[in-house]
Amino acid sequence: MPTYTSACPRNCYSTCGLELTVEDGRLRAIAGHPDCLATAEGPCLKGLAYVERVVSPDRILRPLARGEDGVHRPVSWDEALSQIVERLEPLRATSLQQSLFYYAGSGTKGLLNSCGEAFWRSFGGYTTTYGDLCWPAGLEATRLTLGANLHNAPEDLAAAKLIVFWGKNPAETNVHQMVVVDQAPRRGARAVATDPRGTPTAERADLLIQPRPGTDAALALAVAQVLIADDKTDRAFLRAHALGYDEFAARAAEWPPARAAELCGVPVEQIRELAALLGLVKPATINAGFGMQRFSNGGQTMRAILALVALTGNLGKPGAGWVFANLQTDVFGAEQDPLAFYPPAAPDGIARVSVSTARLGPDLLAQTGPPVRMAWIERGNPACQNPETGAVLAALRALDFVVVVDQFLTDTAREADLVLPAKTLFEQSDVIGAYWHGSLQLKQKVLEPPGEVKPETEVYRELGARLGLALGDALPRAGDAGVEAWLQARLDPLGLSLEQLRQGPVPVPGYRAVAFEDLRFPTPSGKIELLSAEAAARWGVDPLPGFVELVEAPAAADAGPAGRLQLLTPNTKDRIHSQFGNLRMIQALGAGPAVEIHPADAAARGIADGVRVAVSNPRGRLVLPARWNGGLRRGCVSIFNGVWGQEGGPVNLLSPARETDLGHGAAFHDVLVEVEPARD
Ligand SMILES: Nc1nc2c(c(=O)[nH]1)N[C@H]1C(S)=C(S)[C@@H](COP(=O)(O)OP(=O)(O)OC[C@H]3O[C@@H](n4cnc5c(=O)[nH]c(N)nc54)[C@H](O)[C@@H]3O)O[C@H]1N2
Ligand SMILES: Nc1nc2c(c(=O)[nH]1)N[C@H]1C(S)=C(S)[C@@H](COP(=O)(O)OP(=O)(O)OC[C@H]3O[C@@H](n4cnc5c(=O)[nH]c(N)nc54)[C@H](O)[C@@H]3O)O[C@H]1N2
Ligand SMILES: [Mo]
Repeated sequence: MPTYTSACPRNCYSTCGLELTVEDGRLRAIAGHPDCLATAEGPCLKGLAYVERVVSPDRILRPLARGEDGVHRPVSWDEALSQIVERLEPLRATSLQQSLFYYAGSGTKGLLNSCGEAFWRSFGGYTTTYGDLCWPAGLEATRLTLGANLHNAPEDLAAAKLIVFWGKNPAETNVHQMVVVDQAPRRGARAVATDPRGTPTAERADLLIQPRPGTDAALALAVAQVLIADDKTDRAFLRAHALGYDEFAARAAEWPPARAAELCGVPVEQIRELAALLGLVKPATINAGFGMQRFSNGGQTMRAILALVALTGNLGKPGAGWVFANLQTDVFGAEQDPLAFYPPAAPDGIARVSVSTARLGPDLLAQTGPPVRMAWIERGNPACQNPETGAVLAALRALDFVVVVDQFLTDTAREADLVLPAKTLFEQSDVIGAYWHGSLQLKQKVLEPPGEVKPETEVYRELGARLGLALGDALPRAGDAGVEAWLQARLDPLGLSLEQLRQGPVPVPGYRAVAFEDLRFPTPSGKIELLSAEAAARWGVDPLPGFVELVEAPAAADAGPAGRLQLLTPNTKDRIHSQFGNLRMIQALGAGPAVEIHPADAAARGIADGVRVAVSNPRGRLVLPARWNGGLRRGCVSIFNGVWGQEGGPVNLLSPARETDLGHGAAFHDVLVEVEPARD
């Protein structure tokens, strides 16, 4: 049976290279592409579940319009496009194009994603978002400190003698990384995890530190204090390559282990043990996850942890470094998925970039001159995944017309006046990068779109024709040949061809397996900036990393049996955010949504394992079964994110529309909730 090279475009570290077997227009098998070094073992369960996803009976195969009764019913493409044009034309005629809100989420990667913005630019105007739900506090902390977001090749982790997973749970979110971790004991390497939850990753670690959520900056500063006091820093490295060491040392001196231990709620011995490991075992890699930076203090926390990498000279060498995000494949400029999360300094008259993704609901409602009246939403599920669902729903419901492009009737699609069917990864070719490994990959078209599905590019072309827009080369010409020519034109400047990519993954030109090997850091000073004037000037934070208490920190009264708990909403193995949970394969194998709670916290509230509990705060309320988990830190509850409304979610009914300190991220985890047995 014929096989084809492809790649998984989900927003996930692994970005697996795939080999697809297709026969008679059906996807028969999915395997790992052997040339994608980082993921050669093959896809995860979600990847395998594509065989179901692509032919799921729940897939939307025709445009759907919502009737007066709120029910979505099929309409023809002609009718759907007419309805859209009918609403867009008056906006253009009255120069109110910015009343159109364009929202794109992270549902799929690919260069063709840029066609959305290109279309709305040629329409003459639109309003859109800045910031990002995912990683900007950490990206910005890293950029301010090291000058760029780069890290060593995934396989380089095998050279590390010490691996610290700081707020990262690769056993669920980056499963391919665990191959190296599983071999660590045989190589004599040690692993540490810091996570308020006892995760499957933590089970493989020699040391697990479980801080109170949001206090990691204090933990890191105390580790720094011990390293400095015990003379275990790399002084020659710091003298040559770091800016602000003396000031940083003075800051660390404010954090003797006993002070941090009390604040973080961890034993002093664990702080000393982590410091001892970092002081002695070289090379060490600190792999920071994304969960920990989703707090109001997330950026400053990341800067504090990053300082440990500098203090111990763990940069620019095999097995050493700071693994957060590797943006080496970001070589397509503005056409790549936008990583620019700052609002522009000055308006350009076309794109009004004025809605913070983290404050989507309140900001949408607050737009004036002109107010937002219509929304176009693609590749995103903001009614499920953006903070403060109540406000998001209120904002969407206040609009005159909402168009959602998706494969399934998600929480957001249910809010739409018009739902347009979306392609899957198998139904249009695209080129994708990664943020963990360094290869460019071709996600190849191997199936015709089913039913009346059209890729977004085709929809935009047809809309452009009806509106008489001059789209030029911004969009591909019709058909598969048009898409391939468009992609090849983007590869030309790199000296790469689609034919090469059709054979398998291609390392990005200039790829570096060891980041910062020349020890040149593209910061203003050319050094690692422990002290960052730019951090203070741009974000108004302390130029030194420091601990800042959360907005929703537990108060003394919360220590009691009825006290509020900190809510964590991490990722889970068998879903990518709000995707995959609706598939039978996943439902049959995975544990469904639940409120994980420590047995002692549960007992204090009269909550038996498995009973339904209400989780609430002034923003919202949801009811899910309780699941006792002795591995969770006391004082926390955890519900994985991505739960649909019909399953008892979304968890973001409870989270605040609040930005992180750096990068305009979303402080999902800075939230307190009450948990009690559900009486309804
Ligand atoms: N299976 C699967 N894989 C995924 C995804 C998915 O949804 N499912 N999503 C992808 C995407 S978009 C992303 S952003 C990444 C995220 O990948 P990760 O960063 O690994 O995922 P998270 O689950 O968000 O957070 C990691 C851990 O941080 C912990 N944590 C939370 N708060 C704190 C804290 O204050 N201190 C410390 N030390 N730890 C804390 C959480 O308990 C969690 O175990 O995963 C990617 N991969
Ligand atoms: N409480 C809480 N909330 C979170 C997080 C958290 O940790 N806690 N994590 C945040 C993070 S890290 C992220 S990245 C976001 C992710 O949130 P979103 O960016 O909204 O992404 P997804 O839920 O993965 O997918 C959104 C939709 O894209 C659709 N889609 C997939 N492929 C295509 C396509 O080709 N075309 C179109 N038109 N649609 C497609 C899917 O069917 C899905 O409905 O969630 C954030 N939300
Ligand atoms: Mo993410």
